[in-house]
Amino acid sequence: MTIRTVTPVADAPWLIVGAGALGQLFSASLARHYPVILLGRQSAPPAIRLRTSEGMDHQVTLRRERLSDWAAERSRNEPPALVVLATKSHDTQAALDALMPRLTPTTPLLLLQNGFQVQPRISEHWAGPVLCASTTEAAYRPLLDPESELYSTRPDVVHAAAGETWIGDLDDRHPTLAAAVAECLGKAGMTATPCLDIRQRLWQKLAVNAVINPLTASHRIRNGDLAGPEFRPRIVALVAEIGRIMQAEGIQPPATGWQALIEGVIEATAANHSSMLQDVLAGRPTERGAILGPLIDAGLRHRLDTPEIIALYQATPH
Ligand code: KPL
Repeated sequence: MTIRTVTPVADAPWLIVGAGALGQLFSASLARHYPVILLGRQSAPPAIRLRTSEGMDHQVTLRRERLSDWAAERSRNEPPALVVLATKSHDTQAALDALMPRLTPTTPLLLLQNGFQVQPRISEHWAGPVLCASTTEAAYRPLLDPESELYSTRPDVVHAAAGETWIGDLDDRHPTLAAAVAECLGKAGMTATPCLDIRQRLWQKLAVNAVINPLTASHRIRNGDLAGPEFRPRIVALVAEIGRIMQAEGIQPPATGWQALIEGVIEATAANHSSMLQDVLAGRPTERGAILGPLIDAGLRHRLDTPEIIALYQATPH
């Protein structure tokens, strides 16, 4: 696979699909260095007001279009160097299907989704390289009452905490492309590392998300509230089931163990509204299927009982 089209000198645009918090963060960061087109459901002004993780406000101008307009070629429509799918996992396949007639079949894709549902499916069916990313970048779109006097000056997206992004493909067939894309993200100010074990990283993140996101979303609490003693027995029981599934799937536990990893993230992100709670508060569908579904499926595959995970799935808003 040639990497020519994703090097910084390429003038073919990067297509970023999905104007949620992560899509806007990636677009605003990359657009300062590369030609970027951000596709969303709705039309939007050609600028993103980004509040950086240092609290500075920047306005970044870029090309924004409606996905349906771009797909219908109602505008100038050059083949992209790379398509970054930044939609929620349940919207990803439909977005790709809509774009498909306008993409060459070997266009490289970069998937930014949580969980482990779309990644294997798209990797299996797409003819071109499919890179997957696991990111700890934290961003949100502020929810403000339109009557509020802060409304007109609100940022579109707040980069709540700078994190790290790992990039690779599930079969480790495209390390050079992963390295080239990681380098581009690095030039755009993000910490990005190519890796040969992206499946491990995606499942490790899924383990963290499977505990924090559903519990915070169903109780409508911040991540740090999960450190309270009332949640401990539930978290311990969930971690035990998750640990058995990870072992059966061949996913390495972190050096300190799953419990310590999850407690560490709860502490480090104590003030955050998890992405699933943000979805619930904004009245959007949640990613419970993409995050808890693969655990339930793996439990069935390996004949492991997962009563805690199933109960959590049932209690999680969708
Ligand atoms: O990734 C996250 C999310 O909210 O989706 C965590 C790690 C739980 C941080 O909020």
